[in-house]
Amino acid sequence: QATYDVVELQDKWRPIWEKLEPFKAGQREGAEKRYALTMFPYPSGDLHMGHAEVTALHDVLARYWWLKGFDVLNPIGWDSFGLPAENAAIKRNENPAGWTYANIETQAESFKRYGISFDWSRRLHTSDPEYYRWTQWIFLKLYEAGLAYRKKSPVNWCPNDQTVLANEQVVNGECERCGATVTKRDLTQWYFRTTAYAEELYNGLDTLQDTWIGKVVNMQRNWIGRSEGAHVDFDITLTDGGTKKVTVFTTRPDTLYGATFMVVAADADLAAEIVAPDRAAALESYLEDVRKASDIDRLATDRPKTGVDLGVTATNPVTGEQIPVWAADYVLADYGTGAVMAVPAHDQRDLDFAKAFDLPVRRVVDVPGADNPEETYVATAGDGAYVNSPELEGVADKASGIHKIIEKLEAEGHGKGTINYRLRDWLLSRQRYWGAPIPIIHCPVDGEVPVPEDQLPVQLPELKGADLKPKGVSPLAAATEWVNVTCPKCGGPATRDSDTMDTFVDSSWYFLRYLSPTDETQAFSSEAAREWGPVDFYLGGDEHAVLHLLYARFFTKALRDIGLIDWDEPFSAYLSQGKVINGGKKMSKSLGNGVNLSDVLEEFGVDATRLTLVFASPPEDNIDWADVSPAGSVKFLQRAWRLAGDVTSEPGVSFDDGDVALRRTTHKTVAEAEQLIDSYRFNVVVARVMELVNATRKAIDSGCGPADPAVREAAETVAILLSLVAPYTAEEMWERLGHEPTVARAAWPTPLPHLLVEDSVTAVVQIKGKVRARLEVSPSISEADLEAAALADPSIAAAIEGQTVRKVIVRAPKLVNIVV
Ligand code: ANZ
Repeated sequence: QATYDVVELQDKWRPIWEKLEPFKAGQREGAEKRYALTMFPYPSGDLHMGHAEVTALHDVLARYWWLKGFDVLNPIGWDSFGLPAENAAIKRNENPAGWTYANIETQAESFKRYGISFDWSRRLHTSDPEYYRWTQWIFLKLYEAGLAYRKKSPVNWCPNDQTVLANEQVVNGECERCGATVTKRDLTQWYFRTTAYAEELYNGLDTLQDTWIGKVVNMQRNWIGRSEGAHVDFDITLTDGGTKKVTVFTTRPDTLYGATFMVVAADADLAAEIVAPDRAAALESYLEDVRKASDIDRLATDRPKTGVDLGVTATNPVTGEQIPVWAADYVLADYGTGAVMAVPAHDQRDLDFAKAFDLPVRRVVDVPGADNPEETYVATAGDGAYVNSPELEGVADKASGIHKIIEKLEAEGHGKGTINYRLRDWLLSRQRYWGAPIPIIHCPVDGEVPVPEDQLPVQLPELKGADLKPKGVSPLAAATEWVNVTCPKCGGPATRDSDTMDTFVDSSWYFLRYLSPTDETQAFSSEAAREWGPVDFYLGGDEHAVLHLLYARFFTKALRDIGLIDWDEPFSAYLSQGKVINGGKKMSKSLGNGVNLSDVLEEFGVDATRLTLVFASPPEDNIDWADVSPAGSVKFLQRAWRLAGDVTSEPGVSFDDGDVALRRTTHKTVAEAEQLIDSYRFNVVVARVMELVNATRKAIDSGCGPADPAVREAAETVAILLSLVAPYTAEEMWERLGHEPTVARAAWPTPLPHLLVEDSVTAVVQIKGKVRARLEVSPSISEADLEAAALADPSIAAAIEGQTVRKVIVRAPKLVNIVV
């Protein structure tokens, strides 16, 4: 009698699978294609429980698609540039490349042992020159299209990592990576013009609403931040006698009669341009303080208001009044137009400011039940009757008021209705070493000059022994041999851009590179993109909600407009998986509650680990490792495996004459599993397989017996279903059942309709108390359905023809009595 030895199974099957390569994409000519993608890992250390969870979940669907007959693309690669690798390398005093590639090898080996159905022939690493050559190429394409540009502006600065950060990388005022408080610096940096697609990125979310499971769609909506409102023009009278038109963005143009002063962002260029000479010094000293505050603090309502009177006035376009113009930090330089019309009566921040500096407050909306903000210093934001607003008095509500004032502004040339988005352009340059160099050369004569395509990639120099510690300037700037080049245009002396690209640039298009990962002539094949794209299912964490998942959408739209792909959204369906926690808490070093994946694999084996993770909860929920039982999983797998050894019929035997009860259970399990997988209830699939194993065991021991064909059918079905989560055990079962490897190439069983109908009962149909018909109906039939079925029965119909049915008494599911 054989014993179930997990380690033995792993050692036995892995080399066979590696030879058979059952998961190579493109092998099923003519079959419908499916693209399954899981977020590729950063190569920091070995795989952890999180990787084990995501890939186990993801593999359920990928393997299911193979069994269903699709041609599946399920690739894997490494997001191998970036700060985590670089910081770890610095700490260990190693080269980032050496450290990175050693980790990649470790992780690849672990994934292979873990039995995930990846197509290994498509493996890529974003830090390979073969890859980043095309990252640079795409950068240049975006540059050509006007979607990449350089500008000087106040940017987020991480004082710890000594590099700039994108807005998306600042979380509650802190660096997304290291938690340091982010400050502002005026720097010249590279940007992608994500704002050019703000509207499409926002509206496109509607098409993803139903297929992106979880919070991400809403998070992106909030991040892109659509606001309907108006641009209103104010003329500012400058101290030299001239005027300057300044536009503000407001969501409440209907409160324009109550705009009693104007505030511009202290750090916007505009403030310095319009300031009266005698106020310039005050503005300058105020600015020094402003630069130290984070955006979050600046916008906080409960913060004491500070500011500087700029010594000039603006004309309110509807009242004609001269209103003072101030500079303050609660207005942000890079939102809207960087200037606001302050309506203190109806905006609390304006009101606090008015109170602090004794500026006039004028109520223009009388909100029923609310006190007058002129007296209470509590701003009212609601709907109400317009007051102090000659042209709006009598207008019914806010929406009509806004509409009416916009019409007036447009007619008089003082403004227009507009939609504003909170989304900013993506700051992509980094002052760090381990990234793709920006392929631009700066020439004193020709300015910015793109590196010619045939000179790509701009390779990262090795910088042996160089100090990579962050200093605020890219370490590449010191690599003089690399930096100093001749200008491709004029041949004169020029320098390379020494910044590298944010790693999120690398990951914004990796799903396209997987389509033709070894192609040396192009970034990706547009034809393959048409065939395979967009990604049918994407699994990953929602920590990337407004980062990677937004950037990839932007790249997709930009590359579409450049003509390289013909779809609008990269990921048709998306699911954020939950986290693996322990004892109710996030696993962490300080809590000492970390669970080491390699220990778990050592103790319970791959299959039990995978099964435990899939069975623990619905994919989007957290898994508490303290609540699960990998030992129980081992026991179950052993039970399943034993079934295969007990079957005594021959492979290929017809199942038709098998025990009907067991066949019903088998077919129902398959039919249900299909629905459950389609709705991502993978945990319930496992539960159903457990039930099928129990039913089969019972049939063998005390039912139809091991020779019944239904037992073989059930055991084969168990093997096939189990291959989605426990491939080693399933493969072994498949072999013991007399089949050639691999179970991954087996066909998904087709549930037979006649085995899916529920058991039936006989309903008696009487006419005036005499039995006239018998019907086979479902035990759960409703009264109405049973009555309809009775009246439709041919013999009943004939019997009551020409008579009036006076009453029908129904006792579902057994009796119908018709009174004529
Ligand atoms: C006048 C007004 C009256 C406003 C009122 C609100 C209420 P959202 O919805 O977030 O788009 N604003 C405009 N630009 C700003 C900037 N750069 N920094 C800080 N605040 C700014 O907010 C739009 C509103 O925020 C605008 O409408 C403006 O104040 C302010 F009863 O204009 B409002």
